[in-house]
Amino acid sequence: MTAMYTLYWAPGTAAMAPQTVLEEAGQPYEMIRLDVAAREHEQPAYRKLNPNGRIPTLVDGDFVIFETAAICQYLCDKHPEADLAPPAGTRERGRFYQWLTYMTNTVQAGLIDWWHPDFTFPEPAHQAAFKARAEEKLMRNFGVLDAGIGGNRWVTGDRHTVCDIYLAMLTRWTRFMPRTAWHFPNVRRVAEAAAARPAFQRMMRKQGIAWPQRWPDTPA
Ligand SMILES: N[C@@H](CCC(=O)N[C@@H](CS)C(=O)NCC(=O)O)C(=O)O
Repeated sequence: MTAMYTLYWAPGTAAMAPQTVLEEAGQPYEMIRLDVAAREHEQPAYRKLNPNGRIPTLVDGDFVIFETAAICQYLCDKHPEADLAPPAGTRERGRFYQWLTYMTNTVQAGLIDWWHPDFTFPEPAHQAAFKARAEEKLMRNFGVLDAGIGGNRWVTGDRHTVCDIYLAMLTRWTRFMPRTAWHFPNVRRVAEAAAARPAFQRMMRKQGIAWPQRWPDTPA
């Protein structure tokens, strides 16, 4: 099959989510790796596609789209057969929007603060306090997600959606935090189930990344 999509990516970044959606949808795609160490994502050539200089970006013919959650929703709408979003107009779809928005505008943004305090405070003197505050907020955010999931099989209910893929990606980013997201039992259960799916596993293999065997601060 000829690749219809091109995904600009780097290992372990937010490209994980759209790539998993492409895998779930069984769509052919081409991957263009960005050299993060060389700051390739900040160069003018890439900024033409993504003016923020952030990863990922998806190209679909002559259509270019950035923002991970938007890319995922676009792919869900184009490939309804993948069944990764509840039907439009239902309460479950409302819940889906709620959690996907929360994960991207609050949790993902908090994780970027934690990983990159330098984006906000170039002066190292302020970074430790900023990171500590980001961590405190993230723990509250994962607590909100954990309570929201409650006894649901997946984030939004009985259906596996992009929200679960997003959650798995975000929890993986907490692996170096003093307290990981895996302290939250519902978050952990859903993230593990999402990461165990063949599409998520294929994505990790193609990116050359792994799911942590044991999270540093939690029992094996
Ligand atoms: N809101 C953006 C954020 C994307 C983002 O920050 N991606 C990270 C990788 S996970 C990045 O580009 N980092 C650039 C860097 O580390 O310099 C999105 O969801 O697409």
